[in-house]
Amino acid sequence: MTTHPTLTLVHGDITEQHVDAVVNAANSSLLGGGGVDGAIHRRGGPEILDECRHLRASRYGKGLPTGQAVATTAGRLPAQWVIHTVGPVWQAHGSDPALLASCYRESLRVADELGARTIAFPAISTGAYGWPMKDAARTAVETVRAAETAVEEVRFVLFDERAYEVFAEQVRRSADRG
Ligand code: AR6
Repeated sequence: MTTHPTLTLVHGDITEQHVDAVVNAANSSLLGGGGVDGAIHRRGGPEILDECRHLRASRYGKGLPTGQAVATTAGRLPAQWVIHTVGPVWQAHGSDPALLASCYRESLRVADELGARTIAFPAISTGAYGWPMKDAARTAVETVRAAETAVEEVRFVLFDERAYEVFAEQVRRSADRG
């Protein structure tokens, strides 16, 4: 059955979340990087990178396109899967939130394919990719609230206090709008 998921907010580290699927703010290479991506590979161990390499060789020779998502094992993380998605870069795409919205929608679509019921998202594109937190939070919250999915809980995991406050404000506003 599909419905709208419950949104929850956590101030913390996404690699510590006990959920079915953790979303990684990756890059097109799928071969790792800094930020959330670095933390997930470090804590999850080499199995994740092995599957990423295999995906590059078998399905994404040119890299995973921006706005799309693909799953691997979660290795040693307390989750079953990592869903890798590639956020847009603010300087290149900042006038159009469609690709950022697509990251959330596509990750939920992959989660549905896997049968995941709980999923944790970081604030995609708000670090190295430069998206302003408020704008990113609005797109994240609106897209997830509108999604038709069998996922029951969507947890936004915000690394710092300010990001948490910005997301909390967006959740309040979105609830006020009904
Ligand atoms: N848990 C939760 N959130 C985190 C964590 C963590 N452990 N670590 C950082 N954040 P970023 P992007 C927050 O740069 O902007 C990588 O090198 C961080 O404070 O990880 O989508 C990839 O390989 C920020 O708010 O992702 C790509 O090349 C948010 O997560 C590129 O960076 C996203 O920051 C992707 O850039």
